[in-house]
Amino acid sequence: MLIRSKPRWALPESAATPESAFFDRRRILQALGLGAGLIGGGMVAGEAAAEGSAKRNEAYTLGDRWLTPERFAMSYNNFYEFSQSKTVTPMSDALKARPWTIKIDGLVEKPIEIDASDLVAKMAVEERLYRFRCVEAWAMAVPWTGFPLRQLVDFAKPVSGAKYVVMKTFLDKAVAPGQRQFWYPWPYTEGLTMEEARNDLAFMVTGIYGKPLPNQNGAPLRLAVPWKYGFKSVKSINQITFSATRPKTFWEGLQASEYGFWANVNPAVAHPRWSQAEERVLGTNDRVPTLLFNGYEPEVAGLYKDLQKERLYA
Ligand SMILES: Nc1nc2c(c(=O)[nH]1)N[C@H]1C(S)=C(S)[C@@H](COP(=O)(O)O)O[C@H]1N2
Ligand SMILES: [Mo]
Repeated sequence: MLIRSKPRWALPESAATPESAFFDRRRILQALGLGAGLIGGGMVAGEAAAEGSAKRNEAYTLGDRWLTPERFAMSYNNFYEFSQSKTVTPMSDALKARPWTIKIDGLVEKPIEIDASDLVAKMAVEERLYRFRCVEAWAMAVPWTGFPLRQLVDFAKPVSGAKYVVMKTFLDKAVAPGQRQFWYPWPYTEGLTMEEARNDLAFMVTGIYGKPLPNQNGAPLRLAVPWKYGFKSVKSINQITFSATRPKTFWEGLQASEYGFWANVNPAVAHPRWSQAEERVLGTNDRVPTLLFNGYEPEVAGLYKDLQKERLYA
């Protein structure tokens, strides 16, 4: 159980904003001693507006923490294409994220190029509340809009032999000044095993807080794999390749001793330069214990039972 500085029902100062509409309804009702049945599917104030066009999937709730107020999630970012600091705007405004062509290729029945909005139109979009844990030991919790990665995998029709899904960010030095730093292995590349990609939690993100994804959060399409360190959640994807071989990922290419392919969250396995036991709650000075698989152990631990020889937690 988390150590709390305030009781669960005491809204933090930062909740006095429109974003407070996004606090996890189920937990609030529980804290108030109300069962979900009592409200008979009715909405709490602001929720209808909060939903936008995507309905919240109530199977994905936070349970143990408040949502991060929107302004923190949208102004404290990692996006090395634009800056090495956490302030990515206004540099990221230079990205023209719509229209946006995505290439799906490699071991698929038929490689295609498709506009991101046409791709998203084929998917069942919903909203989920997810925890997010950066390897640097800060954490947030946000409502993502998007669709399960599994739907995209099915759409792509991988052929036998495809073992990994590799996702890359755009490459354009003219809009992304960070990409002129030649010692980084651009383009930003990430990947999952097919089994991970088909897990219910692996999510392709198109929006945040009921709004289209802003550039700094990875417009128009980014990954969210909440049981892994944040660097796995690649932003502004323009190529998805099905591969027989494990990709060399961006951070692995830069510093393999510190960042690996698996990168599953584990409080017991320290980064070579810092502890992973706790995390700072974004927008506060609160520190809370980090959870194994970022709290998603029941959903994902089974993916790794036959991989115990791998370096699963870095
Ligand atoms: N293309 C790209 N994707 C990226 C990164 C990046 O620098 N470039 N940073 C990663 C890291 S380290 C983190 S913590 C998250 C941050 O996502 P956020 O800014 O939406 O919180 O994006 C990940 N995806
Ligand atoms: Mo990160």
